[in-house]
Amino acid sequence: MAQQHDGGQQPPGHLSDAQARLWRSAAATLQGNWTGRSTVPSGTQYPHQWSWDSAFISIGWSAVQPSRARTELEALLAGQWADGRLPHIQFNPAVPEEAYFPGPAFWASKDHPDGPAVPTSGLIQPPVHARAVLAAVTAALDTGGAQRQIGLDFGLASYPRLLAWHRYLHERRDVAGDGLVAVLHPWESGLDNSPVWDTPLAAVSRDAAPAFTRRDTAHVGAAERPTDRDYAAYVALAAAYRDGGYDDTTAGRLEFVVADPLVNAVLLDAELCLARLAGLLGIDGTPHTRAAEQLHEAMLATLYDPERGVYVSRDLRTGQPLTAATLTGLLPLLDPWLTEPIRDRLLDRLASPGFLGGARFPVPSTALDAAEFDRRRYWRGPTWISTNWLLALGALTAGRSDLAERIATAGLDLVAGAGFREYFDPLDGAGLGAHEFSWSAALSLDWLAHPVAAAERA
Ligand code: 2M8
Repeated sequence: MAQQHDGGQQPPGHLSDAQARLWRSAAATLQGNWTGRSTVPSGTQYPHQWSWDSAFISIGWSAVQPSRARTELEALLAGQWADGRLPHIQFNPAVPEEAYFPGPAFWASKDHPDGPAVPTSGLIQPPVHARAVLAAVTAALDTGGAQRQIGLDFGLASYPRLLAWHRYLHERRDVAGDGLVAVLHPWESGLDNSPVWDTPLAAVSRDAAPAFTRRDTAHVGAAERPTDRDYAAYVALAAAYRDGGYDDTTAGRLEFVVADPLVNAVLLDAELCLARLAGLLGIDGTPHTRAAEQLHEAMLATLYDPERGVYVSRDLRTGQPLTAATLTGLLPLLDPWLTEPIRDRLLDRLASPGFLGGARFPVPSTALDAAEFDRRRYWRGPTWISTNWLLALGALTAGRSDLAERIATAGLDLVAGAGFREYFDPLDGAGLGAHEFSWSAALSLDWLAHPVAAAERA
């Protein structure tokens, strides 16, 4: 790879030889998945641009080559809908329809008045994007020289897009009017196959699903992917939202309407990032801080479970809490305004044998002591680099850099041992799912570039 003018691609000087090797191989993984415009999560399993993947990936590019981080995010933002939504997949028209299901023909975004020029899905994913843009701007400012203005210009161009995206979430996705963002499909949560969704999914009428052929199990073993039954529910739910014109005013009638702590905590963090970005750009960031405070209040009122000492998802159709013990309940650690008793209970659970304390390769996506724990199946137990990265950030926000360090080290040990796999068995560290997976490489680069405390920088 050629040396660039915007920070270059050499491993930072503070790395050991082994870490420098890991850095090079992570950078090569991203390079291998780069299409010239954006980075696919995996060339085989996910050959398009995914929304929260792209945000994480750009954070890796910010550490290696900030100009690429900007290109990645510009490409992502080009897929924004007129209503402000950032779709969860932006399709590469050069990739054949059958390479991924559900592809562009299924989503039919081109037929929607709000759809962008490029074909996309109509669902969303967790809003990590403001954090990613802030990281890209900060990387350019840190590089200095001509990069400073380039970074600020990029920030100024991205800011209104992010504003529209957050406005979509606050206004259109507050389905219950409780100040929280609702997800309308397990794919919107990012943690698609989490046991938290088992109860609402059980009530979904699968008969409504159009006929389809799964593509995901062509590349990854069926035991590491969702069951056919779950997949039929995913397709039925996506088809129902599409057939309703992706209309959020009638979203309350869909069969899956859930407020989830991960999405809302990530949005709270994103509002705080927007406030910081606004500050760098000379814009008043107070409305973003206020939006974050409102999310803090709403999450506390609706999602905190004092009995369990963690946050839980809530099924907005039934009003029932969804209590499977997964790491999403710990992500409100990203909220800087937690009371000390609540913060300490979340930290205790994070450090407990179910999560950090019990797994040799933490942090398992479902607690080891939960009945639903499945060490190999996608989002039902395996450790993921993306959620380790978010949890490390949460631990830092809570003032526990020791825990953040443990989580980041666990992530780096996993990729050093098993490669940049999509997910990992938390008991023996075996790699699972796709190979050469972009966010595992990207977030490792961030950890290597900014050993733990640096996650605070952005
Ligand atoms: C997984 O989700 C996609 C659907 O969006 C799939 O299984 O086909 C999830 O892990 C999701 O969080 C991730 O963004 C996506 C691409 O890595 O894969």
